[in-house]
Amino acid sequence: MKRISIVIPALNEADSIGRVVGEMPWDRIAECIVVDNGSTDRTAAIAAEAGARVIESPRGYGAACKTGSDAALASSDIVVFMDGDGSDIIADLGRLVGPIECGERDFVIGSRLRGSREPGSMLPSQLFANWLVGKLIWRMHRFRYTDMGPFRAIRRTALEHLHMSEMTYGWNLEMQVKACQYQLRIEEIAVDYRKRVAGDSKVSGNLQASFRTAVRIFAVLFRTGLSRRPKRLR
Ligand SMILES: Nc1nc2c(ncn2[C@@H]2O[C@H](COP(=O)(O)OP(=O)(O)OP(=O)(O)O)[C@@H](O)[C@H]2O)c(=O)[nH]1
Ligand SMILES: [Mg+2]
Repeated sequence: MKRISIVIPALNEADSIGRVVGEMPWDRIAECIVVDNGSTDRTAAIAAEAGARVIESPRGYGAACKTGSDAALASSDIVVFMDGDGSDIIADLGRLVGPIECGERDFVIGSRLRGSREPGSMLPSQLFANWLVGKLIWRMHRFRYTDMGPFRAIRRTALEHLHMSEMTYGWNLEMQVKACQYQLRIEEIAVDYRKRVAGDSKVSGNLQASFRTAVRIFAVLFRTGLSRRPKRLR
């Protein structure tokens, strides 16, 4: 049964997207959706040649993730998000979706902090931000996350209940906080992580981008923290 849709936001990843899509375990998944928004290189064409369904979205990382998950096949009941730069390791897919497939979890997030990382794949500022956010979420919602990593799987019905609204790099964190608020059954597993295989960083690799991302993260924490009252899914 192929009930998994993989969603990959990709902006100017022409040097890596072909390899990422090419490594998909096609016998295991229903589709791979690459969401492009205004790449100025051949990202879209290369992704399509490699077998992905390519769609376009409004600007922003969260907007791309939302557009991609909204477009997932109606028959898919698990949505998996991963990056298009080759950093996430698709061999971890089975462990990521396993707890959802067997009905024990609604949301499984890959933690790069628990797994092994290629040296230099995460900056000290990212490690610190993940540690700090983990502490704050524990204080507010009593769930221990160690990472805001991009490689994650969520039951489709659960994702729809979260009514995701963050269109920027705060998307990942919004999902994690809302998963606590809506009392999803959450699990964090170790995943390995490597440096982007090619191309330029858009989120954390330079000071300006890191600052913008940090601002969005704290905006999400503030906004979601104001509504701490549990909203049960079931
Ligand atoms: N569609 C879309 N994709 C985006 C956007 N910004 C980033 N991405 C993609 O989101 C993923 C994460 O961005 P990265 O630049 O790898 O961020 P990062 O992992 O923090 O930075 P690195 O450590 O340099 O890899 C990549 O696949 C990007 O191509 C955007 O505005 N739109
Ligand atoms: Mg990356």
